[in-house]
Amino acid sequence: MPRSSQFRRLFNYGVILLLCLCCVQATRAASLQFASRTWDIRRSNSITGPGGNRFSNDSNHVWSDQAGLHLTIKKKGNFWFSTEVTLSETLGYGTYMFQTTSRQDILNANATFGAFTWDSFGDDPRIPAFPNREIDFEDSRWGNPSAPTSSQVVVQPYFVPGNLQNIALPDLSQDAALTRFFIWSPGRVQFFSLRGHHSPTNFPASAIIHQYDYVENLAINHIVPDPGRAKFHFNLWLNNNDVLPFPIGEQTVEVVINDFAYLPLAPVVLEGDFNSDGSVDAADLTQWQGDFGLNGNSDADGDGDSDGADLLAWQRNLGSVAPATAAVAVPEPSSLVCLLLTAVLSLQLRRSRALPIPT
Ligand SMILES: [Ca+2]
Ligand SMILES: [Ca+2]
Ligand SMILES: [Ca+2]
Repeated sequence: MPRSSQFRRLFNYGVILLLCLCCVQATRAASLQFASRTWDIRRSNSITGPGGNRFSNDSNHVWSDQAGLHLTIKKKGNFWFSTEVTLSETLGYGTYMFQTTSRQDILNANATFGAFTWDSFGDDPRIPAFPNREIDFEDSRWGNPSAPTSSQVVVQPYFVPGNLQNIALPDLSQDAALTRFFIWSPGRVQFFSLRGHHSPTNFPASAIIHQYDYVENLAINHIVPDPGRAKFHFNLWLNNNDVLPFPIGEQTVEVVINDFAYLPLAPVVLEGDFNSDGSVDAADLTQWQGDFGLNGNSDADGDGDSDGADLLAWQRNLGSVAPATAAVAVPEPSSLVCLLLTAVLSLQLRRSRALPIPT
């Protein structure tokens, strides 16, 4: 064979190989964009948790478009593949909201849709039985098509009484839109399931399908995990893959999440925390003394000045701490008494100097 023809053949093979590699790149992404955030796509060709599933990252199994994020349980070759995406960043305490447009009320009974936090480091020492900081919305009938409930919220571990609440989603045949969110703050998780698409900060009471306020209570083993390195996930999987390794009816299952949003916790405004360090204490009194009558830097009542009314607000809240700093900033009772005495003395002084009347 002439050298030039050998070269041409090699060149053609090279082009074909390159094209194949490009195709693989195009259909098997490691991540996708959804709701202006990057989500990592899970992939596993062998069975793995949850439920003993395989996970596909093929772009016709999991993708995002104008309608939102699409998750499927779909057959490829001999096997059914589930799908899962993980938000690429840790967001911490705050409101996690997602909305769906698929019929979650009639989701295939052998499928589970999850929207949840998960810390893959699994190092929460306060919840050794379930150290992955998992807080869930899960839509499922757990293999039983006639199960009366179709959804649940959970602060893991689910087996502690009160950690799991079952929800019966209403008939969504007229309008499939749902909004779910939880507000995760120190010692508390507030879950909301709403009919329709609403903002988590503004929705009519009539939209509420279910709400649950989970408050930490060590006496009954109710523990709210701290965020650690938890990330938010969406997944859709076969919950009974060992026994029934396909959706009931052997049809592709699809869930469409049209939006996701995260709102950080609103900063707690502590009246009297003049130096904005998260606690109302003697340091704020010192600041007030320096600002008194001069400027608005110790202004608790928002009228622009630092006067006796602001000192009264400080006195009312003396010893208060913002929740996020509660563990480290609570003053000792004895120092509280001292501070109160100082405050009273200050007020006496203020009166004797005939300072402006608080407004
Ligand atoms: Ca302070
Ligand atoms: Ca003021
Ligand atoms: Ca004033």
